[in-house]
Amino acid sequence: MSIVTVQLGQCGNQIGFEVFDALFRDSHCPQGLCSKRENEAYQASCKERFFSEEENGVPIARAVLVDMEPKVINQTLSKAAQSGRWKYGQHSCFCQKQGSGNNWAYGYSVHGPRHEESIMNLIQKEVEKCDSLSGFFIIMSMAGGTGSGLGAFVTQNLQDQYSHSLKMNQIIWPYGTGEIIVQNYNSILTLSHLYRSSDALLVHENDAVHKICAKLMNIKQISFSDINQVLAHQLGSVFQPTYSAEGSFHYRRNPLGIDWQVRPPVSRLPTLGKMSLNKELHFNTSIANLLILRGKDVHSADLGGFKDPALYTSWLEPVNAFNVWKTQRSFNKYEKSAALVTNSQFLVKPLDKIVGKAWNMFASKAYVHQYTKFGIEEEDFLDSFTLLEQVVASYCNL
Ligand SMILES: Nc1nc2c(ncn2[C@@H]2O[C@H](COP(=O)(O)OP(=O)(O)OP(=O)(O)O)[C@@H](O)[C@H]2O)c(=O)[nH]1
Ligand SMILES: [Mg+2]
Repeated sequence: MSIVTVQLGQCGNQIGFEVFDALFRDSHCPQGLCSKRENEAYQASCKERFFSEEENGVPIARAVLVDMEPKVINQTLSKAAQSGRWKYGQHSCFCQKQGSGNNWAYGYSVHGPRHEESIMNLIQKEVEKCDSLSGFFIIMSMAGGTGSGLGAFVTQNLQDQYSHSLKMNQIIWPYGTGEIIVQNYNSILTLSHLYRSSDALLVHENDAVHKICAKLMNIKQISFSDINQVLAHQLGSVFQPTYSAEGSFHYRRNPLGIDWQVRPPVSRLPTLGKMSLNKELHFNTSIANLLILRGKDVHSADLGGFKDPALYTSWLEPVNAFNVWKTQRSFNKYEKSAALVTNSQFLVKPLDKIVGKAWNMFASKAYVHQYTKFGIEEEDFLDSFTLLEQVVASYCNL
C-alpha cells in the first residue's frame, strides 16, 4: 500500500523534504535487534509506501510539490538531488511566479480554480504509479496563503475525486506571537474547510517544537530546518512500518489504519454554548490514543497506564480508545523509542485562542475586504466561527 504526499507552500515543501529524508535514512540504518529478514521486510514496506524506483536505482519520492513561487521548490528539489540518497520525480512539481501573499482567499479562490486541472493531473499521475493506494498525506501550514488556502482547495478536490481514500493533513500551527497579521483568519478558514474534507488532521505547533529545539536539544539559533527535522523525526516514527498484530512478524500494510472516526453516541452530543472554557481544563481527556513502540523490549513494556478508563471520555472503553503498534526494528538507531498520536483535549486552548483573536479582529471588520475581494464573504467567516466554536464545545465536554 502506498501513500501519495502532496507538499504545499513554503512550509509544506520544506517539511516534506525532511520527512522523506528521515524515512529514507531510517530505513537504511543498522537493523538493531531484528533479524536480517525482518529488516528487509521493513525496508521493503517503507519503500512501497513512500518511494517508487527509477531505472538507475535511485528511489523517487511518491510526492507532488506545489507552490505558487519557484524559490522553495527549486531549493527542495536540489536538496533532494544533492543528497544522492533519493530524489523527487522530474515531472512532479507545479509552480508559478507569484505566491498568495499570505492571503487565504487568494490561494483558495484564485490559485485553486485556476490551476486545479494541472495540480490534480500531477496527483493522478502519482496515484497511477501505486499498485495500491492507501491514501494521501497533505503537508501545509495553516497561516500562509498558498499552503493553507490552496491546500484546503486541493484537499476538497481529493475528497471529491478519491472519496474512498484516506486524506490526512499535516498542518503547522503558527507561532502565537504573530508573524503574519492575518494568521488567525487564515487559520480558522483552513481548519473549518479541512474539517469538512479531511479524514484526519495531524497538528504540530511551531511554538511547541521550537521549545523542544531550545530546551531539549539546546540549539541556540533555531532555524526552520531544525524545527522541521524534529517534526520529520516524529512523523517518521509514526509512519514507519510496525507489525500487524501482537506476536506477528508481518508488517502491517495499511499505514494509516487507525479509527479516526470515533464519535459519541448522538444523544450525548453536547449542545453549543452549554460548556464554557472558563471552567479550567484540569485534565487532558482523550478520545483515542495510539502508541507506537520500536526497538528493545517492546513486548514487555508495561502499558497499564494507557488503559486507565480515567484517561478517556466516559462513553468509550479503553479497549476501543487505545491502540498500540510495535516492532523490534529500532527507529533511527535508538535502542528504544515511543511515539504517541493522541486525539484529546490538547488543542482546545490553542484553538479557542485562535478563534477568539480572529473574532476580535473580525468584529472590527479589519482586513476583511482583502478576503471579500477574492470571493470569501463575511458569511464564510461566520460559518467558520460557528463550526469551530462547536468543535471547541464538543472537546470541552469530553
Ligand atoms: N515548521 C515550519 N513552519 C514554517 C516553515 N515555513 C513557514 N512556516 C510557517 O508557515 C506559516 C507561513 O506559511 P508559508 O508556508 O510560508 O506560506 P505559503 O504557503 O508559502 O503561502 P504564501 O507565501 O502566502 O504564498 C507561518 O506560520 C510560518 O511560521 C517551515 O519550514 N517549517
Ligand atoms: Mg510562500
